[in-house]
Amino acid sequence: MSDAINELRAEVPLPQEGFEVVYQRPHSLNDTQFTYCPGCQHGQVHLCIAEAIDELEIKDRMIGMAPVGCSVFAYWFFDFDFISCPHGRAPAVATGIKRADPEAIVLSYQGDGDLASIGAAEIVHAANRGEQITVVFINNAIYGMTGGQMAPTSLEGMVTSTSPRGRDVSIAGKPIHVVEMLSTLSGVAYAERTTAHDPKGLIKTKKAIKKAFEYQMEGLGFTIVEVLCGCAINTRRTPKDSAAWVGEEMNKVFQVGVFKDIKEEG
Ligand SMILES: Cc1ncc(C[n+]2csc(CCOP(=O)(O)OP(=O)(O)O)c2C)c(N)n1
Repeated sequence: MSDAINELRAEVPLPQEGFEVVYQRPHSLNDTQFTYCPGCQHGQVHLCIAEAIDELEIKDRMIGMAPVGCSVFAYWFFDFDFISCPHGRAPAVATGIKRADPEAIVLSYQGDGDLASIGAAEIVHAANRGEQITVVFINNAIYGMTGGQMAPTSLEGMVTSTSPRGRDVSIAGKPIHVVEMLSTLSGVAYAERTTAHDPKGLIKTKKAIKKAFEYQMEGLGFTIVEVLCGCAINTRRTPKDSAAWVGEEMNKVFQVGVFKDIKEEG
């Protein structure tokens, strides 16, 4: 933390007696500034996760898996232990942690390059085995950290640094719909897709993540929440335009909603 930020913080008055605190940093986040780019929603999704953990009072039981990608630094921001996993292998590491310590609540936080490309086998088998873990899957339709290459989730015709003429589905196939695919597996207890581009979407994202943790606490099986996000820098958009693009274009291709809920299945 830079001295300048600490000095600014010191000037912020603490709540006075008689004043009610209506909003504060969740206890599950450290007092560390996010380093994500403008227009990136990793920070907002971190906040959703932290608030859900605080509400469930499970911070002391949490163990997180940090992916390879922009959000590898998740371990800086959350106030509980994290393991930094090799690219795409977070579900395999999470499996080992949960089996060794069944009382732990295990979070695997992964991007779309990480989960749907190099880690496609790990996620399918962890889901199929019904591992008692919760995956938060950030779908920003691109490889963010390495410069905006095409991901398995890039939209049809989408221009990326490795598809300058747009994603050609005759060569690269159509975007992978991860939660729809995983929801066909019997080990999956809960699979939902939400969007992080607007406040309404973030409220639903937090609700979905909380439900996923609750299902894990009840030992119902594998849980996953896919969150549609933007990567303003690599799609060469302003933060505002990037959010609008997620709301319009990504939400058209990737329907939000619940794809599997074991409790609704009678
Ligand atoms: C085995 C291996 N292959 C490739 C890389 C390079 N690499 C680092 S981050 C990344 C892309 C991550 O993209 P995504 O999972 O979508 O996350 P984002 O950065 O968009 O949040 C890649 C390919 C690596 N670190 N390790």
